[in-house]
Amino acid sequence: MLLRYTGVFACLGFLSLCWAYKVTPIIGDDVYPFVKIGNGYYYIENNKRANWYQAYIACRKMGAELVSFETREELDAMDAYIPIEYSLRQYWTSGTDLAVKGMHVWFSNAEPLADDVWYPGEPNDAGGNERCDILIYKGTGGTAINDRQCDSVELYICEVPLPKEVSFIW
Ligand SMILES: [Ca+2]
Ligand SMILES: [Ca+2]
Repeated sequence: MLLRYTGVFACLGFLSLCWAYKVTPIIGDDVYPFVKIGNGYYYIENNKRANWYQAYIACRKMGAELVSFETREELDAMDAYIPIEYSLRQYWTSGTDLAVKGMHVWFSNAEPLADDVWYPGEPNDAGGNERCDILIYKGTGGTAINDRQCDSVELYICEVPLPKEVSFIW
């Protein structure tokens, strides 16, 4: 009797191990490690700093891209989400003009940056060497985009349209 159940439990145990692999934990609307903000899923890196290239690689390792704010609404949603005490923090986005100088596009989808996402007076290509775009605080008016040197070491935000799966073993 006991022996028979032992066999059944061993079998179930093996199956549950198979099922546990690559389970996507869902917490509310969030899909770990991403948080749902508006229609998108984002990973906001508030500890590790990296240059633009390193930040992009870090996002790709998560199956994501550096964030692209295709609309002012998406930017406003992020601004509303980031706590006020983080308001002086700055985060890399996928925006860059590395392909064609002066033509800033979201690297994740090649769409040009909309005029209304820029901080007033930006992009200014200060020193002739600002090719990567960063989210900065604009005071009470919310956040906006500034071009900055790509090797500057900053925080970053990754974005994925909808997380497919996250490797996770219980
Ligand atoms: Ca986006
Ligand atoms: Ca600038």
